[in-house]
Amino acid sequence: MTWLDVPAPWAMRLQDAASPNQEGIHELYDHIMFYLALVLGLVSYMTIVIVKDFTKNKFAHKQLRHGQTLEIIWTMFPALILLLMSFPSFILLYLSDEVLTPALTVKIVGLQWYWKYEYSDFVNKTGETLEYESYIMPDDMLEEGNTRLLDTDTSIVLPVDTHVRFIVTANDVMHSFAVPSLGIKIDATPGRLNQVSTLMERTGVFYGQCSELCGVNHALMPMKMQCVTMEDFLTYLSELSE
Ligand SMILES: [Cu+2]
Repeated sequence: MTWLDVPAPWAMRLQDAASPNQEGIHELYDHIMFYLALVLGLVSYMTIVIVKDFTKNKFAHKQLRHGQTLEIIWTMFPALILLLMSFPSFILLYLSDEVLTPALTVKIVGLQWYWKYEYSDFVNKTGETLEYESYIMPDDMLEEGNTRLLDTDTSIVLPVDTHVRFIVTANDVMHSFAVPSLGIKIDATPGRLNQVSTLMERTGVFYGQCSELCGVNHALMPMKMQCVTMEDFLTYLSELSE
């Protein structure tokens, strides 16, 4: 099967999940959609029936303008539906905030209009932190298989099945670091370190776009994330530290 890891033409639902958090978001989406369909079905059925037989309205009832029982029902029922939607939502919200002992930390800095990635756990041969910048691939440099407005010259390379923590900040104005396949979206704010963690469950290439309006080239600072095996990741790191 092919995973939907990039925005595709006519794709109307969420991208395929690559992390437990995004799986949770899918579940919540389906859960809320169920109640949405229920309410929409009931309301549109009643509206159509009333409009169609307006001369002999079968919903007309002497208690409709004042009825204790009826009013209790139509107050409690929506309240119950809201409760049933809010509980799983809050559980997911607080779970996704949790940062469990990470095996790896990557610092992500948003700048006008590119991203900088720092592997602060590692140093190169001269003792400096491994860091590099990532710019969008211009249209005239795109190669076969590249995605316009999403591919970058360098990408964040990360190991599969590893708890990774991102420390996100910005250098000039607010940006937002977002990767839909991982269910991540976190503000990059100057003077502030935000953290979020993820666990990638499969190898692949995941894309994201800056999600906080940050200036004229806001649309031209995508992020490309490559999830590879641990061996490949270590090879990548050693090449980077040359
Ligand atoms: Cu930005």
